[in-house]
Amino acid sequence: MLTIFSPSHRLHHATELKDGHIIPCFEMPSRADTILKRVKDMDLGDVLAPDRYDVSRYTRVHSERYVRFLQNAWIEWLATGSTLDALPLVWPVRELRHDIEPEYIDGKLGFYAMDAGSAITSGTWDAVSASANTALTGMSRIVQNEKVAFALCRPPGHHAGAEYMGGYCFLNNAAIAAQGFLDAGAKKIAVLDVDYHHGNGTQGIFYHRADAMFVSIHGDPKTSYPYFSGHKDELGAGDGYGFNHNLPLPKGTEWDTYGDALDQACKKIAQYAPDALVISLGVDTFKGDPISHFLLESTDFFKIGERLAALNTPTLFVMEGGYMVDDIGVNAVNVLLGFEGRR
Ligand code: Q9C
Ligand code: ZN
Repeated sequence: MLTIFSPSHRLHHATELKDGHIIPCFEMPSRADTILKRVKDMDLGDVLAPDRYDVSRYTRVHSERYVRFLQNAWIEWLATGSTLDALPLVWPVRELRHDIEPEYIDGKLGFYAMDAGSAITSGTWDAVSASANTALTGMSRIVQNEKVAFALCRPPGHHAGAEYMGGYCFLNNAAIAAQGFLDAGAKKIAVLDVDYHHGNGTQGIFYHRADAMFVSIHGDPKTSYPYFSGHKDELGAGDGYGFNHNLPLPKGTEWDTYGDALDQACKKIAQYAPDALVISLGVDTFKGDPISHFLLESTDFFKIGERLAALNTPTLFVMEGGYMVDDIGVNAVNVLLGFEGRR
């Protein structure tokens, strides 16, 4: 299968706050480089650079003012005299005002963020736009009759909503690609999210729509990030009612339970019969992941790929999370090898 990859991902290397210390972000450049090396070592197929796309492709799923914020945030941050990572420190929770965009960058950062884990740095825009273009290029190849493609996106995207960043995500690569399929003529598209964390951003973007089904298997939000979405009773709204399905699983989940949930998710998707399928591929479900709590083994990732292949639908894999850097290449590529019937 084709892989799409851009070295521009390295322009985003940020820090995060953990236990009162500023540390290098778990979402680090070596993640994507390790996956690319494994793609090459296993001869998965050709590796292409992404094409360029206009920001109007991103504003099909994000608001214009949010995309403008992402483009300008670093310059506005520098203008305050700050030179280190830009992080929000104040958020418009509950009864506070959500309708007026602050003029000052400190306010904007909180206005457009769900957490303090997604720092903006000098290279963030170039990296996140290349990441979105990576997903769009994979989509476009599938529209041109490729059966499957792997968008080796970094930074990831599934926590980014129509108008916010969070969880190391800025532009929602999977949603941008899914919308791209619809804009290219698909009538129905499904996104299946197998990252450990609920894909709150993707869910929010398509929540009111019947032309995009979102299905997610993830750590129960009662005990896992992002805490405020991903419950079973989130079924969509309005025209979108019945086209959103969450399968939260407890900490400590192993393959048997996971495989059952994957089977249920695939049955929902088969019923829907989408024209194409986007997989938000996180491998932070691995037993060794430093920030997640499922117990999948490296060999289990083959089985995920095999089950997805049985849907017999044009499929775009979009890389999301996975933080056990030593194993991330093996685990991600095992899904893809499983999909191709190689193991
Ligand atoms: N100490 C993705 O997998 N931080 N994002 C959790 C860690 C946020 C994960 C706390 C995790 C976001 C794409
Ligand atoms: Zn994750």
